Amino acid sequence: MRFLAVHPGPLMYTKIFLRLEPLGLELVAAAVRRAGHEARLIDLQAGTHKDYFRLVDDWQPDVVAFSCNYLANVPEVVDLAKLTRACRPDTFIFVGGHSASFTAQELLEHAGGAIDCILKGEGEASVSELLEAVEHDRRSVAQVPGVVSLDGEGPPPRLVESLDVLVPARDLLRHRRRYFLGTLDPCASIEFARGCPWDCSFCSAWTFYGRSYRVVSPERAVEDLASIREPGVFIVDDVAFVQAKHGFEIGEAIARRGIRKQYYLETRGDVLLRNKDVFRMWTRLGLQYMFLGLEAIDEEGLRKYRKRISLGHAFEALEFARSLGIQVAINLIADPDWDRERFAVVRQWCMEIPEIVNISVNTPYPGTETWRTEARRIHTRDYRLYDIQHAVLPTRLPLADFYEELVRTQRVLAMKHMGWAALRDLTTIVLGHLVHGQTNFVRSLWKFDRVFDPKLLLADHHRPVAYEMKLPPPVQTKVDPRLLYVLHAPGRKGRAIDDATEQFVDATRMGTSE
Ligand code: B12
Ligand code: SF4
Repeated sequence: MRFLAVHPGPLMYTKIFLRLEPLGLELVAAAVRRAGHEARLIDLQAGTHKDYFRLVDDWQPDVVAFSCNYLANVPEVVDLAKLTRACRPDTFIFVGGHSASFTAQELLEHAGGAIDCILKGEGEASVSELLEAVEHDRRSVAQVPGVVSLDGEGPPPRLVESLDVLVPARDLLRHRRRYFLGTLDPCASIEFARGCPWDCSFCSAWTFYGRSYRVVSPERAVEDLASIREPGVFIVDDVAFVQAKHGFEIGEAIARRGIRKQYYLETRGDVLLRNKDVFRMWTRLGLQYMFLGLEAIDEEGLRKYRKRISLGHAFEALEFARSLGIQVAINLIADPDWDRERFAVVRQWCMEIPEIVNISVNTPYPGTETWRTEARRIHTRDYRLYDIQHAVLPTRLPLADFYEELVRTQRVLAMKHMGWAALRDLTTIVLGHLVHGQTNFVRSLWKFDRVFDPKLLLADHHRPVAYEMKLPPPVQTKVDPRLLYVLHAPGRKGRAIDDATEQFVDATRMGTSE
């Protein structure tokens, strides 16, 4: 069968700072090809809806599969499914990914029959079974693990047995040069581990994977890396190098193969401090950027976000990263409760440190604990506003003032690293990009004001809403994590970490899940 994989369009963040390859969809497409079907992939972050419909017209796919990791993309995916159904009534249309898994039933209802099913969990685990059913007996679709359809729900989704079996179908992606991450232009993505053993209340990474943590073997990781042509590589793991041994083994294999890349990764401050030697080694291998989830700059804020890492430790982690000569980016979560004074304090603090600071807005997401406890407070059910740039909880300041302060703060922070000043500091890098015809980063330097504008943010709240999110049932006392899991939680045996690391995780997590 002809299988077309589709990634929806960009969100605000992607319009400026980065554009990354749809790695999950590439894995799904790899599984589809392995099952003997023809696969194509289109990424609307780097293409248009017109491109998509042209491809549908020309190629006439039997199956169209949308990826919906981001909640803010739900309306776009539903509308694309409806338009596709209108022009190709017999095409089987389904959706998978992170957010689709948490909102499966409501997505089907919004689509009113235009989406045949949602495939929850890891797509590569049962996509070939699903296609088998579509090809030979459509009535058996609802028996495939992970399927949710209007006719019913199949058995629970399965965890893939080994992350070593498939290599992402990177070759399917046209325009690979459009993917970049700051100065890493062009930039590919790679996965060394999947899942997260922590259980932060605002995050759905652990609930999706049933608090499991699996690793790609060093051999397979390096084989995949060696096939990547881009000089920049984004390591997509939620928390890089949780287990020092794994980080060393991959690093040593890279050194043996003589692979030279520039890397970007995300990790936790306490992991960085615990595994200093791994990060030192990776700096020698080409680690250039690190994203540290600091989230708040005061003890109260950190407690609220349930990062059981003390502020002293957070700053120690920053110091250590600086000592490695790595450019660090940190994320702070702006609470809708912030007033002008709080924004001013944050601006001042951020200007005093050399790091890149990103500010996102506290947003409860389906699949998280905070969604269960805070969803009743939300003042909008418009999916498009759930991009961590909009305020969906009531703000203490009038909304217009909140956005004015937010964007003012974001602009001050962005301008530390953008515009003419950045160009002056990065002349050599930029010239290198231009010589190779890479313009993603250079163009991003002046885009900020066009995308981040308080008036536009406010106006987004007044758009007509075609699809509204469903609220969760009210919680009485504590949220039972088992109700949040997409993939069944395999418990301790599902976490590929040694006992000392398991204890370290236990001491630094706040939840009470097994
Ligand atoms: C890498 C990453 C990013 C990258 C983007 C990568 C990309 N090209 O899309 C960057 C850094 C840009 C990013 C940004 C943001 N992210 Co992000 N991100 C991740 C992260 C850490 C890993 C995703 C990944 O590549 N995983 C590896 C691949 C192999 O897995 P995958 O994509 O999930 O695909 C698998 C399944 O989901 C499924 N699947 C996926 N697509 C499909 C399609 C079909 C048809 C099927 C059957 C299955 C399927 O099968 C795949 C293979 O197993 C996840 C957390 C996580 N652990 O999943 C958060 C996560 C997806 N991000 C999240 C958020 C909120 C954001 C931001 C909005 C936040 C921000 N700070 O601004 C932005 C906005 C993104 C945007 N598009 O503008 C949330 C999503 C919450 C939600 N419900 O919407 C997550 C879950 C993190 C969290 N803490 O909760 N992100
Ligand atoms: S450490 Fe917390 S925030 Fe980070 S991925 Fe794990 S659960 Fe999510």
